[in-house]
Amino acid sequence: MNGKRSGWLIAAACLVSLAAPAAQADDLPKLKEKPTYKVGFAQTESNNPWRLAQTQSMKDEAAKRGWQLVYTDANSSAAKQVADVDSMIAQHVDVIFLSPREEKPLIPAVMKAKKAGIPLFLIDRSVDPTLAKAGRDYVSFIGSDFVEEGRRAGEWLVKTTGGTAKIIELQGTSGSSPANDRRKGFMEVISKSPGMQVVASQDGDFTRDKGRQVMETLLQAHPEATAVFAHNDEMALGAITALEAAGRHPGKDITLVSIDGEKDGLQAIIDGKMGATVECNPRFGPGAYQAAADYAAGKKIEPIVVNQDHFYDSSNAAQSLAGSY
Ligand code: GYE
Repeated sequence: MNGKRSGWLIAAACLVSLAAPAAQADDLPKLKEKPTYKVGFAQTESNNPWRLAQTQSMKDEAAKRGWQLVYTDANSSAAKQVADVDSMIAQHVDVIFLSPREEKPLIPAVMKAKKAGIPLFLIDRSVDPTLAKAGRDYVSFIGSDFVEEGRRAGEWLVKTTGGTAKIIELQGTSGSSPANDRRKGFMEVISKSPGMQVVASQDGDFTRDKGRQVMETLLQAHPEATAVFAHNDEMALGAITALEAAGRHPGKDITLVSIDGEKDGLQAIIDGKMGATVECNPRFGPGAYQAAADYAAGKKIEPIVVNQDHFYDSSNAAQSLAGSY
């Protein structure tokens, strides 16, 4: 393993808690301490490098620990993801790790696991906190602070544009926690600069091709756009394709900022087409399984465990490329 990769893994495992002391409800399902576990991981989709890296990390860590992994892929369907969790319950897994596609439709999955007495951890995305609560209905949420990611993207854009920009926003999957929260953080920051204006905003479902299509349409309606905020690198890369097809020069006559830090995103920064990307680390395996082991051992698990993320721009993209996914 090279130094950079091991650095990433250390970063992935470096989890810091922001929340108040855990108040685990008495009826939260317990996990018995065992030499090995049968765990379920309900993935939402596998159509981008971020998802593939997340799945790989969950598989690698299960293999490393000798735990049995029941893996499902919901193929971008919240209904299938609920059924996938049902099937894990039927297979009597010891613990469930769920990356909920959207905030509301996955509430039944969380509640059914609780009713079946199976502890559940949300990893990467969250569910509506008014309908299901960490420490009460499920053990914990482990993931990035998406509001903060949006803020960091917004701060970079304000600084880079000198506080004046006409922005096209490419949103992630509508109803998902990263789309809701990244937008919230971004708007919070840019609303303080009167010259920063979002001229159009649309759902690109976190995919490269949707990002390209949406950008194509929005650009026709808003040729005056000077900046793009994409909720992930895949959509930013799709936007670059659309911009170039329209005769624009990404990185020169239009400034792009996004989130994730995947290999192609870093390459776009190196190529001068994308300005910056806020890291959102997909390598959940070590932290997630350790949290389950700690829970079984009776240690206190914080209801919200926040991953620490880096930031990439032209100053560090090249040196980070080898360790990326
Ligand atoms: O940014 C995106 C992925 O939920 C944080 O989902 C994750 C997001 C990530 O499809 O690329």
